[in-house]
Amino acid sequence: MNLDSLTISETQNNSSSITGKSDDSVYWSVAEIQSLLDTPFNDLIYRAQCIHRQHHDANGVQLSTLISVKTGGCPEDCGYCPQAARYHTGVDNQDMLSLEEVVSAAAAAKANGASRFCMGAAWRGPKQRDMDKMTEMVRAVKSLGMETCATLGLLKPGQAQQLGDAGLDYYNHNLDTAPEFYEEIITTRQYQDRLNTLQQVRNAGINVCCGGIVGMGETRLSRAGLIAQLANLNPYPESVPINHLVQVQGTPLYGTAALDPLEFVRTIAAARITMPKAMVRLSAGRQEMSDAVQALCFLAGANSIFYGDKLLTTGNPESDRDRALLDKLGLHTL
Ligand code: SAM
Ligand code: DTB
Ligand code: SF4
Repeated sequence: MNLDSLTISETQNNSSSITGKSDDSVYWSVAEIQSLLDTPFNDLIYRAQCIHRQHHDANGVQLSTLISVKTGGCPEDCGYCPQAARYHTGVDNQDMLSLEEVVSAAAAAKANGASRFCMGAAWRGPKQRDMDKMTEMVRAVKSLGMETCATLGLLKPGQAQQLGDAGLDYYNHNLDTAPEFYEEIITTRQYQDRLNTLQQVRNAGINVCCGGIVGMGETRLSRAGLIAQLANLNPYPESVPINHLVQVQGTPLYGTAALDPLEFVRTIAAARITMPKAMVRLSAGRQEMSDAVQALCFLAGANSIFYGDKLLTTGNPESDRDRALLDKLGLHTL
């Protein structure tokens, strides 16, 4: 793959076996990933767990706390998103938070046990005056000794470097779904726009945090297509958030038929198998998930969760419930 510009990965098959793919830059066809997803559940989870143990602390989970630094009023049309101005979801718009508000939230998250702090903004992309404030925030959160992540939308040339210079460890920008399903979900930005932003993040030496959303009415083939796109980025992302759609009234995707939770677990397993060294993050949607399903996600190779009572605008399990879950499973924090 051309390292200078990422393009949508092709979907042709190749001859390598789906077993024994240990090389980091190996190509995964959609068909191979679909056959992984089709594997008997026990075999799939066993394989994912073996790979997980080769590369990660088997009982470690990283706690990451999210903050919305600018909420609502977004011009984009992402069909899942409560923050798009065009949908009537009851989200209150909120201008950019002050540096003090963000730093005190980060300090509280750290005191509560989080090691990572992710700042999200409801923008198509940041303007220069936003960048001045964002870089201050990144610098301040980093100086608390936390891992920093930001998700601000599409980046223009030079912006990734500014964030990197301020100490940003990861930039989150999701591909969200497979290319062929994408235009049913978002029309105001193209798949290639997202790949271009990811390339700028790479070029600036910032770790890539890139994943997607499951449960948007996609087929298993489209879930395979999303994982293939992620796994075929060269190199694959260091961090892969797998979100379960949080259905919000007023968004076009509200009322989508519920996905069998075991399909979500299978998707986590496929991410772990195809991206062995990545942090695989069990992201949005945990509030609606039983402890048993979450335990299966950890078994399938997830090793990070969002921690704190809120995601950006929607709910997340209470910290007490999460601590009880980690205790029950004998998991420790990273
Ligand atoms: N505005 C920026 C952007 O879209 O790149 C950053 C913030 S945006 C809220 C970050 C990601 O959150 C989206 O790409 C999507 O994957 C996820 N997300 C948003 N709404 C969601 C929902 N209702 N359920 C699950 N994931 C969601
Ligand atoms: C990601 O992949 N999931 C997080 C984070 N990156 C920014 C966001 C989830 C948002 C869920 C909907 C909300 O709370 O607004
Ligand atoms: Fe805006 Fe991001 Fe929501 Fe899309 S996902 S509508 S870009 S805030």
